[in-house]
Amino acid sequence: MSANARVAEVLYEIGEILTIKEDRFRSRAFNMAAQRITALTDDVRNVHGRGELEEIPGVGKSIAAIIVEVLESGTSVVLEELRESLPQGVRELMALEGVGPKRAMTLNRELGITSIDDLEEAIKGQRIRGLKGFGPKTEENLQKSIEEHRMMQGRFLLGAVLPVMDEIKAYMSESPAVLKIEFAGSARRRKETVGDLDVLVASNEPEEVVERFVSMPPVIRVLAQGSTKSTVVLERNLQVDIRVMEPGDYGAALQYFTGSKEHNVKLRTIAVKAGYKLNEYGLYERDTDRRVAGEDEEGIYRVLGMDLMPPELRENRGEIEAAMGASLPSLVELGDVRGDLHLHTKWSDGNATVEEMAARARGMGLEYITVCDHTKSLGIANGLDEGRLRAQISEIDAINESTEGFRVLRGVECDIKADGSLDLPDSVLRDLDWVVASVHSGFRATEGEMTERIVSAIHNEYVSTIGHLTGRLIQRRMPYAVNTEEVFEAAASQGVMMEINAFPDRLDLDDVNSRAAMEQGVKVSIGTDAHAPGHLDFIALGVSVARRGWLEAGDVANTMSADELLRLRG
Ligand code: DGT
Ligand code: CA
Ligand code: CA
Ligand code: ZN
Repeated sequence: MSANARVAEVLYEIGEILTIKEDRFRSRAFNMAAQRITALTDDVRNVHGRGELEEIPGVGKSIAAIIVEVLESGTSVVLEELRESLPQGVRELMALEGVGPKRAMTLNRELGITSIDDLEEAIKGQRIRGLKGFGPKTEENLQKSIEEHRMMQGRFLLGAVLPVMDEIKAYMSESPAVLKIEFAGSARRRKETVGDLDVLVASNEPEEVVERFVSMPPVIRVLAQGSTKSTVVLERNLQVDIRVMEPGDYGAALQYFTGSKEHNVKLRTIAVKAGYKLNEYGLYERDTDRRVAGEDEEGIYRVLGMDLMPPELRENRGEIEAAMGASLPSLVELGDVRGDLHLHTKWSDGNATVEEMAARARGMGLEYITVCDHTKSLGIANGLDEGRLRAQISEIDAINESTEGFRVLRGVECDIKADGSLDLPDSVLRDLDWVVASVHSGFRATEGEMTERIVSAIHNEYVSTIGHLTGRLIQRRMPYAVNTEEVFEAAASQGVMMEINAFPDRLDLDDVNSRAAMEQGVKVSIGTDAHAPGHLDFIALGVSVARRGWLEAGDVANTMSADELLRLRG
């Protein structure tokens, strides 16, 4: 979001709460100021830099102070206090996407709604549509927001739990009682968020294993402890389940507890039809109760006439049929990835130099990185204008001159403006190796407008890929409305790729969209969007999305060498 948009958003919300409080005079002042900021052609930070905030009509001393605060901290104490002053129930409603202070108050005042549960009742009773400014469509949208909100409650980003998983695995593996250890559940399937972690251990001394598990350093509370299973709670309320199995049953347990539930239900139906029964201890002939598989996962699938499928595919999205027809995709692997196709440096809002980012990537075994700093529309991110981009290109050229066996590609993350044009002229885009084009503002546009905006960027001949297509932030911001099918169609015809942005709370494209893009003939590029050297590790998250999206190495641009990528530019 641009600085202007963020400032306007805060001022509007203050105005909205003041309206509720019937402070008409001040609310009008804030609304006016917000409108002025929205209409400003200059970056509000520049205006501030020149000490001219109070020259903006409608901006007096106190509003100017709030603007400065928003520019520095992203929010305002006045706004936070106003929010606090609203009734608790109203604040709960405001946690929903699409419910601001005004709507929340109306719902509260007119229908006595004081919680999300109340709201859901009212939607069911079709009582919302009678309110002024609300309709059947609003009811539908509110219901969607509620579902989204519930789904996100108490879930954890995959990127946040992967390090915890490593820590647990390392600690548990030190015990000689642990013969095999693996994470099952959604974490093994590499779902973008996980509800809890499920650890599976093969051992002949289960009690010793459980004892070690409950005394791991990160454990805050033990919820349950039995002889072969236990549940503990770590920081931020992350729950971890453990089950200890005899080595001979390990495969069956791993299959069962990896899920997904939908995958297992389908698998069990097929087993039953074929005269077997399937549970966490093995696959049995129904008539004789003789166990025919269970030591490893592969055996179970084999008896049922299927190839072993990678955990990432086990969502009942066609993988069972493919496994029966020996037509499973050969999924892209982390080891196939040769470089990163989107990262930032100190030139814009990153915290490291080009050389520092390159050194880290090289240490990870990558062959190239692609520097894609922001462009000037993103004032808040210190975006580059043509002059600074050219200076950066020279710096990169010099680095490449003096480097053997590693390459820094010259790229940019060019902002797509509201009218679909790009933030920098073709004359400079042409001189780059790689252009990511992304939307960073105007998220409230209609689906038609947003689609048209992105499709026009796709028609720019220098655009390589579209960055974070839907703009969603997991657990924080819904995807904006965009017709992905139309976008993919345009991209396929123009030879433009789609990015899987691998930043942990983006993962955008997601698994479903990645697969749709591939099926429509679009190649995918994985970009970490790293803003620091440590972020380069996110490449693994991008690969897991690609795998959940059924992508093979040939579908992913990062499996190409730097030379091959350069040849794409002709
Ligand atoms: P989560 O934790 O919400 O991210 O999702 P999962 O998939 O990790 O689910 P969880 O932790 O409740 O259970 C782990 C696995 O155990 C799940 O993926 C499949 C298996 N499972 C759990 N409940 C059932 C069930 O009722 N039927 C079957 N077939 N499998 C189940
Ligand atoms: Ca789980
Ligand atoms: Ca669980
Ligand atoms: Zn971006």
